[in-house]
Amino acid sequence: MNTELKDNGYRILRGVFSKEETEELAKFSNRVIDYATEGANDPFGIDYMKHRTDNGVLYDLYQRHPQYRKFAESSDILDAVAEHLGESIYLYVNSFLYKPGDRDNVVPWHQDFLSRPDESEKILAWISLDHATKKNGCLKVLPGSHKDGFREWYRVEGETHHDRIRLDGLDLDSVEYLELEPGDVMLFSNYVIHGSDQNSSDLPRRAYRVVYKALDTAEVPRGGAITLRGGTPDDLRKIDFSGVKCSRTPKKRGLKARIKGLIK
Ligand SMILES: O=C(O)CCC(=O)C(=O)O
Repeated sequence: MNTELKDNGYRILRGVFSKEETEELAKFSNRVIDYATEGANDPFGIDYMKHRTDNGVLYDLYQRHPQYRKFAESSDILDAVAEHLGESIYLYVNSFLYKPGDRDNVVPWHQDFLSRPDESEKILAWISLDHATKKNGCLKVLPGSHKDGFREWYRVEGETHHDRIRLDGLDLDSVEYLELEPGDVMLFSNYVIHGSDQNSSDLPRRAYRVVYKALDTAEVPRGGAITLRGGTPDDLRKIDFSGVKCSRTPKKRGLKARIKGLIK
């Protein structure tokens, strides 16, 4: 069993996807970016598929375009994630991240899902579609920083990467820049401190980001959960439903009650 995720908070899987596969997804993604930039007329509604083309983020590609599915469902990725999270895993969030060269696109140091401290750990797969280098803004991490859990944080409203951590006491010199080839995958814990610099090259830097979570609690992510492995009734019985926040349940009950009233 590989212990890099546990020990360092991240792990690189090299050559998971071929050059052809990544080129194809990169090309398709450019069409999606163009479409979203034109105004993102979204069949599923703005809450579900909100886009932030201004900051180079598109959400919910898996649900929207089948082209992304084989990437999110890769057995190489799921096997590595399962070593860490166990065999019952769901797709929690997915997004496409690109760094348009013509605007400020630094991603400040942060940890992911800071505003959801009660949820269990997530593992992220950052699937590189380009040569991600220091010059075009590859991911950078502070190795081992996941071990202390969430730091104090604050929010800058209006920004996509709005949640930021306080940096006091951090050894920023321990930074590792994770240069990747197209088709390489960086796996990391949502607790690891990470970010990326400005794209100061003419080259694109595109990545498909998939967030996996163990099916150990019943937290509903944006757009609803998609189980990728497991999820049998036995798995469901193990879930702790005590903290479930699902706005639809009371409404449904209300509707049923109203229907009953009408029938009477
Ligand atoms: O792609 C980037 O530059 C940043 C990605 C990131 O911070 C994340 O996936 O949480």
